[in-house]
Amino acid sequence: MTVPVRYELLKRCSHTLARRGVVHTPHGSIQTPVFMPVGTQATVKTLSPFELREMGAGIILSNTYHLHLRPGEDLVAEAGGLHGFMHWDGAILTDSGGFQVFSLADLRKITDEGVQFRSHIDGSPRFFSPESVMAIENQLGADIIMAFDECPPYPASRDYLETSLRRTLDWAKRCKQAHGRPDEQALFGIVQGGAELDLRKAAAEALVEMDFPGYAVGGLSVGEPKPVMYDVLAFTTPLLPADKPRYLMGVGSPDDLFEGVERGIDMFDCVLPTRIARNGTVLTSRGKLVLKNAQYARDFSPLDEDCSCMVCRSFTRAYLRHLLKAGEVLGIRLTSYHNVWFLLRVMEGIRKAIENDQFLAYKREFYDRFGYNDD
Ligand code: PRF
Ligand code: ZN
Repeated sequence: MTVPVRYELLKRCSHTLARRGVVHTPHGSIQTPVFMPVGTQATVKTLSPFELREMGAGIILSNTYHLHLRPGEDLVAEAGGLHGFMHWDGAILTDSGGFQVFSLADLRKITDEGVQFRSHIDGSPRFFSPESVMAIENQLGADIIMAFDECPPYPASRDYLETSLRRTLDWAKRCKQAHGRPDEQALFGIVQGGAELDLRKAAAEALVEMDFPGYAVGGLSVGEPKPVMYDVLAFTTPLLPADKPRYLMGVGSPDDLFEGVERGIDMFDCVLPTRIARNGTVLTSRGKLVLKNAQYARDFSPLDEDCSCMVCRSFTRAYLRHLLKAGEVLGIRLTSYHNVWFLLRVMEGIRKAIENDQFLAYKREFYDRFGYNDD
């Protein structure tokens, strides 16, 4: 059997768990650590695939839950899968719905068999099981597909976390069995267990035993304090095989990228850059900037002096502020473009720094300029 996704380790940081590698996929080799822009509805909101390519994005994320509800996996398959449908020839990862069904759907009922819920679009009754989710992800055709899991809320009782984890591990096994295209799509297992370290350990060991081509850490950034997330990560990543990629799900603020990489994470995704862009917040090397503030009305400088993106080379804060205030769609397109570019360049900087064994120095420099307090 050919392996669709393979991790190549290039270099380790000598002071932290940070590592520089490559994830080889059927749609290109991804330099890691990597930030994956989120394209929930088969589009990274406001950005075209041509723009994503020109920004240097190699892999994007999409969502089983949303695409199943609309337009449906049959239609996507008929269009040649997600790659053909959205005209993106880079790599794609689909999340399983194991998070969205718990955060978006109505009237959920979870059993060992699966999750009964109502569509948040039209209220129609639906059922997701490990088997049905694998069938959907197989039809969508992403390079990396995620196991169907339960992402428990924070905080959750010990009792609930145990029940939930038992189910998630059972579902992981069923996903592996139901996966119909194992030599074209890599199925990643997801470590859950909340903030209970012994449960995280049991989860990691059980999944490693099942032998997935990659592993995700889920159930974090769900409301717990950041130090809790960092401790769980520092504990969990060393339990995962060094020759497989490690993905931290739904995490991507600049500080979390550095802290995740420092603890051995290779892949991240987050709606943050595109979401905050749509309410007029931009990331800059000197911190966040809320464009609608009056202080930028006559500010004819670029969003970020240190950014060389198309937006920063061409437009002023005053103009972008005007577009946003006037509700012009170009405004949110341009802020989205800059924010995604910004996080891709942060990751590029991190990769370079690891290559030169300067990760911690680069982190300190970034934190100083951005205004984070490093400890
Ligand atoms: N599971 C899945 N997707 C996710 C998460 C998870 O735990 C998270 C948690 N941060 C984001 N996206 N399947
Ligand atoms: Zn820019």
